[in-house]
Amino acid sequence: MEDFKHMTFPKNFLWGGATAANQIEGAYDVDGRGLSVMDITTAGSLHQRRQVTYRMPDGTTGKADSLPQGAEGAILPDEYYPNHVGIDFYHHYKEDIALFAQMGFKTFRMSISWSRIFPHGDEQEPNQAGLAFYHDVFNELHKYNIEPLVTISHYELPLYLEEHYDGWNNRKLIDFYAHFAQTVFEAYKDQVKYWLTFNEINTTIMFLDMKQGGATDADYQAAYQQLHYQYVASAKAVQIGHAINPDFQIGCMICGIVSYPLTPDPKDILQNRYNWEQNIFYSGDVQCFGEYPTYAKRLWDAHHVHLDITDEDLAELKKGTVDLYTFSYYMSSTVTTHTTDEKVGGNFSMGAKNPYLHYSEWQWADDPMGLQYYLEIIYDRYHLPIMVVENGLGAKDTVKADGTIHDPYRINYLKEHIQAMDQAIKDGVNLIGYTSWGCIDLVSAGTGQMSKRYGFIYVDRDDQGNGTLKRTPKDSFYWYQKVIQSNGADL
Ligand code: BGP
Repeated sequence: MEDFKHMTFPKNFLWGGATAANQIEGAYDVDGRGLSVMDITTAGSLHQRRQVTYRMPDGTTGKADSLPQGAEGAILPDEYYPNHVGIDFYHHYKEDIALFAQMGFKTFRMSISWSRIFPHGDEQEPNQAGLAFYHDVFNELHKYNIEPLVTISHYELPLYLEEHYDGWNNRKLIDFYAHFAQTVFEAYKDQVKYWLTFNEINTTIMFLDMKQGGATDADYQAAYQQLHYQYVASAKAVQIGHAINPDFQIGCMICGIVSYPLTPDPKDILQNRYNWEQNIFYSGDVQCFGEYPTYAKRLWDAHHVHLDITDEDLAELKKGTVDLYTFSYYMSSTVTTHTTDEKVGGNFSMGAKNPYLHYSEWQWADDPMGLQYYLEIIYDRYHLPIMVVENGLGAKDTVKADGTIHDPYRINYLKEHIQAMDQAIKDGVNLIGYTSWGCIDLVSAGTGQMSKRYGFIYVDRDDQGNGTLKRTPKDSFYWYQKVIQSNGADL
């Protein structure tokens, strides 16, 4: 009964921050790294991937992303590819990790760039220079007793696999991914304990509901098939990882957008439940329970989906269930079957406006209580340890004449969300860690902007690619230091 008496966060709670390779590293063409799909993903186009053709600055073309209006088919200037430089973590990691240590981080979430290890993705032999880079980063983290938390695939794969194999539409990707996972598990088995197989795996299906003009049955067919191959790949990785080091803790990672019914109309209540099933539970159920849920058939039938699923696949899913459940949390949304003028815009189309909530400049609903709600629903369903591996406020910061950055809005957002976690722990949820998103400013995934900032550490770089890349702690840096030092008591 000990768990129910927590007044504060558990001892050994993993406080830290989160990033992704393609949003921080830069150095996209050095030390043998191959191109990744994110290197040709233009600003603001992430969630509309594979919509139109693109052309690289060097003239090569392919199918991928939506481009800025009028630029389709053109050779784009470098500034359209914000990830080419990122914040140049590749050359600044020592300085950055020292700053994380100064804040008192217990953990640091990062991802491995697949094309740094396998430039094309289908090779047998890894690129040694790529492996060496992450060895160095993990060593640096351990110098300060910071536990790495590693996402194996964070929204990217080698461009070669996209162009020559049609990406995750191809079953062969399962084995390429499994080989990649095995390679990094073996290389870092003594340095890394916590692993996540795919970042926000459920967005493959969730983003379809937000697609402008609506998604077709063919879109759903493709998305469910890609997801199936990714679930099998994830399950294989879990088994491979446990065989290499039984102490590995390997998790799923879900985009946790809480949804509520807009009205008490039973149709809205049911629609909301369907939304949870399709967008949240489906991916968690397969990865945590090791089998497809009963409602899967309804989801597939709704879009006339027929999947390539073998008996061997189902056996893999059963054997490869995850050890922990992790998720991102930024906002909630509402669901209604009624027509309403009060729509949420922003860079996602997030259903109807919730009159009880405030929205950020990007129209993301600020809803700390939604985090408590989500944690309790999920823990009740899976009874697995949980980590919040992304949470934060994207905002435009102002640098004062004296060089300081005051960000009370960010402190306030994080504080309210930490209070929500505190409440969930008191209610019995086994929450083991919290890594706030973009602990150092980085390229925003959804917009491609640098100016949508999440960091405790300011990075001098603008949307046009100007700036010195100098790092400066914001007010929130000192606040978070205090939070960690007091183990969440002093907010
Ligand atoms: C999540 C992604 C991250 C991150 C974050 C913030 O969906 O896992 O990569 O970028 O959202 O989103 P954005 O960058 O669009 O503000």
